[in-house]
Amino acid sequence: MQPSADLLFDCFLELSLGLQGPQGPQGLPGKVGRAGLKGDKGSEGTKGEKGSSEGDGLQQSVQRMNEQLTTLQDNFNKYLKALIFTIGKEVGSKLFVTDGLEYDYETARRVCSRAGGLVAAPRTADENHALQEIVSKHDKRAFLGITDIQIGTFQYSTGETITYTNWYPSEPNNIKGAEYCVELRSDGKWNDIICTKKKLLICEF
Ligand SMILES: [Ca+2]
Repeated sequence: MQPSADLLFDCFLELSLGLQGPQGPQGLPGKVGRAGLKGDKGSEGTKGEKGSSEGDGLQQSVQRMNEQLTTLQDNFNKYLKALIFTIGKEVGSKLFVTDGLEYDYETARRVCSRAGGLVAAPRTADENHALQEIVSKHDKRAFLGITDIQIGTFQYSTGETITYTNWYPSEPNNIKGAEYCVELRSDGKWNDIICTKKKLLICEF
Protein backbone atom coordinates (compact mmCIF):
# COMPACT_ATOMS: atom_id res chain seq x y z
CA MET A 1 0.00 0.00 0.00
CA GLN A 2 1.37 3.47 -1.09
CA PRO A 3 1.68 6.15 1.72
CA SER A 4 -0.50 9.21 1.12
CA ALA A 5 1.02 12.51 0.03
CA ASP A 6 0.01 14.11 3.38
CA LEU A 7 1.85 11.44 5.35
CA LEU A 8 5.01 11.80 3.25
CA PHE A 9 4.94 15.61 3.75
CA ASP A 10 4.55 15.19 7.56
CA CYS A 11 7.49 12.75 7.70
CA PHE A 12 9.65 15.17 5.60
CA LEU A 13 8.76 18.04 7.97
CA GLU A 14 9.70 16.01 11.09
CA LEU A 15 13.00 14.85 9.53
CA SER A 16 13.91 18.43 8.54
CA LEU A 17 13.26 19.80 12.04
CA GLY A 18 15.18 16.93 13.55
CA LEU A 19 18.26 17.60 11.34
CA GLN A 20 18.22 21.42 12.06
CA GLY A 21 17.98 21.00 15.86
CA PRO A 22 17.21 23.96 18.24
CA GLN A 23 18.35 27.56 17.21
CA GLY A 24 21.59 28.77 18.99
CA PRO A 25 22.47 32.32 20.25
CA GLN A 26 23.13 35.12 17.59
CA GLY A 27 26.87 35.58 16.64
CA LEU A 28 28.92 38.87 16.43
CA PRO A 29 28.61 40.96 13.17
CA GLY A 30 31.30 40.20 10.57
CA LYS A 31 33.86 42.65 9.04
CA VAL A 32 32.80 45.15 6.28
CA GLY A 33 33.40 43.59 2.88
CA ARG A 34 35.47 45.14 0.02
CA ALA A 35 33.75 47.40 -2.61
CA GLY A 36 32.19 45.49 -5.45
CA LEU A 37 33.14 45.76 -9.16
CA LYS A 38 31.88 48.77 -11.24
CA GLY A 39 28.50 48.11 -12.83
CA ASP A 40 27.72 48.16 -16.57
CA LYS A 41 26.85 51.51 -18.34
CA GLY A 42 23.11 52.31 -18.22
CA SER A 43 20.94 52.58 -21.32
CA GLU A 44 20.73 55.97 -23.19
CA GLY A 45 18.02 58.35 -21.92
CA THR A 46 15.20 59.86 -24.05
CA LYS A 47 15.96 62.96 -26.17
CA GLY A 48 15.04 66.37 -24.61
CA GLU A 49 12.51 68.83 -26.15
CA LYS A 50 13.56 71.38 -28.77
CA GLY A 51 12.22 74.42 -26.79
CA SER A 52 15.52 75.83 -25.54
CA SER A 53 16.98 76.50 -29.04
CA GLU A 54 13.80 78.33 -30.16
CA GLY A 55 14.03 80.47 -27.01
CA ASP A 56 17.61 81.41 -27.91
CA GLY A 57 16.48 82.42 -31.43
CA LEU A 58 13.77 84.69 -30.05
CA GLN A 59 16.23 86.35 -27.67
CA GLN A 60 18.60 87.05 -30.57
CA SER A 61 15.74 88.55 -32.63
CA VAL A 62 14.77 90.86 -29.76
CA GLN A 63 18.41 91.93 -29.37
CA ARG A 64 18.67 92.73 -33.12
CA MET A 65 15.41 94.75 -32.96
CA ASN A 66 16.71 96.71 -29.98
CA GLU A 67 19.91 97.52 -31.88
CA GLN A 68 17.91 98.68 -34.92
CA LEU A 69 15.65 100.79 -32.67
CA THR A 70 18.67 102.48 -31.12
CA THR A 71 20.06 103.27 -34.59
CA LEU A 72 16.70 104.69 -35.72
CA GLN A 73 16.46 106.81 -32.56
CA ASP A 74 19.98 108.17 -33.09
CA ASN A 75 19.22 109.06 -36.73
CA PHE A 76 15.89 110.66 -35.77
CA ASN A 77 17.57 112.82 -33.12
CA LYS A 78 20.21 113.89 -35.66
CA TYR A 79 17.60 114.96 -38.25
CA LEU A 80 15.53 116.69 -35.57
CA LYS A 81 18.55 118.75 -34.48
CA ALA A 82 19.23 119.72 -38.11
CA LEU A 83 15.54 120.65 -38.58
CA ILE A 84 15.48 122.79 -35.45
CA PHE A 85 18.76 124.46 -36.40
CA THR A 86 17.50 125.51 -39.85
CA ILE A 87 13.75 126.07 -39.74
CA GLY A 88 12.39 125.69 -36.25
CA LYS A 89 12.50 125.77 -32.48
CA GLU A 90 11.84 123.13 -29.87
CA VAL A 91 10.15 124.04 -26.59
CA GLY A 92 9.29 121.21 -24.22
CA SER A 93 7.39 118.64 -26.26
CA LYS A 94 6.43 121.20 -28.94
CA LEU A 95 8.22 121.75 -32.24
CA PHE A 96 7.68 125.04 -34.13
CA VAL A 97 8.54 124.94 -37.84
CA THR A 98 8.29 127.51 -40.67
CA ASP A 99 8.67 127.18 -44.44
CA GLY A 100 9.65 130.87 -44.56
CA LEU A 101 6.62 131.77 -46.75
CA GLU A 102 3.64 134.08 -46.11
CA TYR A 103 -0.02 133.13 -46.43
CA ASP A 104 -3.43 134.47 -45.41
CA TYR A 105 -4.74 132.83 -42.24
CA GLU A 106 -7.09 130.31 -43.87
CA THR A 107 -4.33 129.07 -46.20
CA ALA A 108 -1.86 128.89 -43.28
CA ARG A 109 -4.38 126.82 -41.33
CA ARG A 110 -4.78 124.40 -44.27
CA VAL A 111 -1.02 124.09 -44.87
CA CYS A 112 -0.32 123.24 -41.21
CA SER A 113 -3.27 120.85 -41.04
CA ARG A 114 -2.14 118.98 -44.17
CA ALA A 115 1.29 118.55 -42.54
CA GLY A 116 -0.37 117.07 -39.43
CA GLY A 117 0.07 120.16 -37.24
CA LEU A 118 -1.65 123.40 -36.24
CA VAL A 119 -0.87 127.09 -36.75
CA ALA A 120 1.51 127.87 -33.87
CA ALA A 121 -0.18 129.19 -30.72
CA PRO A 122 2.02 129.97 -27.71
CA ARG A 123 0.58 128.82 -24.38
CA THR A 124 3.54 129.93 -22.26
CA ALA A 125 6.09 132.77 -22.22
CA ASP A 126 8.79 130.27 -23.28
CA GLU A 127 6.78 129.21 -26.32
CA ASN A 128 6.06 132.86 -27.19
CA HIS A 129 9.79 133.63 -26.94
CA ALA A 130 10.66 130.74 -29.27
CA LEU A 131 8.16 132.03 -31.86
CA GLN A 132 9.53 135.56 -31.45
CA GLU A 133 13.00 134.27 -32.35
CA ILE A 134 11.66 132.71 -35.58
CA VAL A 135 9.83 135.96 -36.47
CA SER A 136 13.00 138.00 -35.79
CA LYS A 137 15.18 135.62 -37.83
CA HIS A 138 12.86 135.88 -40.88
CA ASP A 139 12.05 139.57 -40.27
CA LYS A 140 8.37 138.80 -40.96
CA ARG A 141 5.41 138.93 -38.57
CA ALA A 142 3.62 135.58 -38.17
CA PHE A 143 0.02 134.53 -37.73
CA LEU A 144 -0.78 132.80 -34.45
CA GLY A 145 -3.29 129.96 -34.28
CA ILE A 146 -5.68 132.21 -32.36
CA THR A 147 -8.87 133.89 -33.69
CA ASP A 148 -12.16 135.35 -32.49
CA ILE A 149 -13.96 134.61 -35.75
CA GLN A 150 -16.42 132.20 -34.14
CA ILE A 151 -17.75 133.68 -30.89
CA GLY A 152 -16.02 137.05 -30.36
CA THR A 153 -13.67 135.61 -27.73
CA PHE A 154 -10.15 134.68 -28.72
CA GLN A 155 -9.71 130.92 -28.96
CA TYR A 156 -7.07 128.43 -30.06
CA SER A 157 -7.82 126.63 -33.34
CA THR A 158 -8.83 123.64 -31.16
CA GLY A 159 -11.78 125.67 -29.83
CA GLU A 160 -10.32 126.20 -26.33
CA THR A 161 -10.34 129.68 -24.80
CA ILE A 162 -6.80 131.10 -24.69
CA THR A 163 -4.95 130.77 -21.38
CA TYR A 164 -1.90 132.96 -22.14
CA THR A 165 -1.72 136.37 -23.83
CA ASN A 166 0.97 138.93 -24.65
CA TRP A 167 -0.94 141.81 -26.29
CA TYR A 168 0.79 144.99 -27.40
CA PRO A 169 -0.53 147.99 -25.40
CA SER A 170 -4.06 149.02 -26.52
CA GLU A 171 -4.49 145.71 -28.42
CA PRO A 172 -6.68 143.95 -29.34
CA ASN A 173 -8.43 147.05 -30.80
CA ASN A 174 -10.46 145.30 -33.53
CA ILE A 175 -10.15 148.18 -36.00
CA LYS A 176 -13.26 148.54 -38.19
CA GLY A 177 -14.63 145.47 -36.42
CA ALA A 178 -12.67 143.25 -38.83
CA GLU A 179 -9.57 142.08 -36.94
CA TYR A 180 -10.36 138.47 -36.13
CA CYS A 181 -6.81 137.07 -36.41
CA VAL A 182 -3.63 137.64 -34.37
CA GLU A 183 -0.11 138.41 -35.53
CA LEU A 184 3.14 138.06 -33.56
CA ARG A 185 5.48 141.06 -33.81
CA SER A 186 9.29 140.88 -33.70
CA ASP A 187 9.17 142.25 -30.12
CA GLY A 188 7.05 139.22 -29.11
CA LYS A 189 3.88 141.28 -28.60
CA TRP A 190 0.50 140.41 -30.17
CA ASN A 191 -1.77 142.50 -32.40
CA ASP A 192 -5.19 141.56 -33.74
CA ILE A 193 -5.32 141.94 -37.51
CA ILE A 194 -7.54 141.07 -40.49
CA CYS A 195 -7.22 137.41 -41.53
CA THR A 196 -6.73 138.09 -45.26
CA LYS A 197 -3.32 139.75 -44.75
CA LYS A 198 -0.34 137.54 -45.59
CA LYS A 199 1.93 136.62 -42.68
CA LEU A 200 4.78 134.19 -42.01
CA LEU A 201 3.65 130.60 -41.61
CA ILE A 202 4.72 128.83 -38.42
CA CYS A 203 3.20 125.43 -37.63
CA GLU A 204 3.42 123.57 -34.35
CA PHE A 205 3.72 119.79 -33.96
CA1 LIG B 1 -5.19 145.54 -33.89
